[in-house]
Amino acid sequence: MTTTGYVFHPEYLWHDTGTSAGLLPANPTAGVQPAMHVENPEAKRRVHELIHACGLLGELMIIEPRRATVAELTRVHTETYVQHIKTQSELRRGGGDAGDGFSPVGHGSYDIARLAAGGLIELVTAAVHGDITNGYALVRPPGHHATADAGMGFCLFNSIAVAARHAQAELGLARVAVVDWDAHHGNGTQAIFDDDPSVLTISLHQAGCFPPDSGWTHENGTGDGTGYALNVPLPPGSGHAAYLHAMHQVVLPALDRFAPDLILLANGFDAGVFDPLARQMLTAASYREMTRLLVGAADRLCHGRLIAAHEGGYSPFYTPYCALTFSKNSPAPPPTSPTLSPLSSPATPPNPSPPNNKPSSARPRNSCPASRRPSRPPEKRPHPRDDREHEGCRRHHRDPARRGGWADYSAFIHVYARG
Ligand code: 3YP
Ligand code: ZN
Repeated sequence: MTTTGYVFHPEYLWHDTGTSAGLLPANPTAGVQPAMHVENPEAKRRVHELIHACGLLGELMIIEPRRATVAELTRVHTETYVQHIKTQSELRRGGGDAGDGFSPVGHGSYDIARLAAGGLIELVTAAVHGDITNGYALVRPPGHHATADAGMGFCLFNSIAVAARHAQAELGLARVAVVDWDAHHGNGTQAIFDDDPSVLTISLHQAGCFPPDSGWTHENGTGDGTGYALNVPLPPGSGHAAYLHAMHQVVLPALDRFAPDLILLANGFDAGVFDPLARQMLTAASYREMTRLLVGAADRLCHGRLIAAHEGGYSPFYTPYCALTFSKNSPAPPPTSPTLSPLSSPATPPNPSPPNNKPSSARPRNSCPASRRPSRPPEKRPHPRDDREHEGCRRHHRDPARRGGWADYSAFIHVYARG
């Protein structure tokens, strides 16, 4: 019998990241209109609401978070850094930052970040005590970029690192594995455990996305920790099949060899197909299958102890469907419905386009001087949709095993809501 623990607290939604303009600071004077910061409460609020609306809340064991103490935080972070976040958090008008200009510290965020780290501690403790098998912490702020002495990439305290150290120091666990499939490199976690062979870190991410020059395959740990950091940088657009391949070829064999006592998961949903901050094209079905594989590894290796911390995931519409996978009754994938998918083109288009041989005079006039290039002879090639050349590509993209059924979330909610 599997029991899944769940940590959530309204205060997580009160972490106030203010306004910005995408990755730019808002600057009305310069014509840069303020918008909600991308790391705002909405996506995570909707995850919680979907869990509730689907009736999953009753299946989960609610674990109450508490605030991590300074002593627990300083197993990972320097005293100076913890104090810095406290000071920034005391600024009354907001505007605080953890270090890189990308990591807002709202008023009171010190306590909220401690509640996030403490939530992870409580989940890990419940798993080791046998109250739960695995668990999911729906926390803000995120943590995986935060190093010992610097916040970055929206992260204040590295909650997963704090929980890993707590498991070793207080709960008697020897080896902890951290799997990080957030679309961005888990550089903070890697740096914190870089020279430590008792913590294996594995990060799957979009190559060179964030931090910009970080997470390459040659980063494998240092000193005694050499070989205990693994990186799988994947090109933009990698998608379902590439991630599943990496899981089977790298993550699962490494976990089997390392034989952890606990697996922690930096569960970022920003590798999802609709995410604004990465291009990894994963679907709810991808997350479900990857989660299933990790649950299997944890069952095999460490009494099922798999504890996930929510990291990125910025599509308020899609993130909740990706996050639903962490349920004890994760059902088989729903049947894929290609007709639901805006991306899947029918095998034969109903109205094949005419060959692209219109004379250039038929195109709309463009008065921009930059567009007045010497006219090229019209292309003779048939339009790709007219020939059979791309049938293989179309079949490839319709293949549910590759596509992951990304548009199926209407079927998905049906499966959850009605059993
Ligand atoms: C931080 C600033 C630019 C990209 C952004 C990434 C944050 C994130 O989701 N990290 O996992
Ligand atoms: Zn991310």
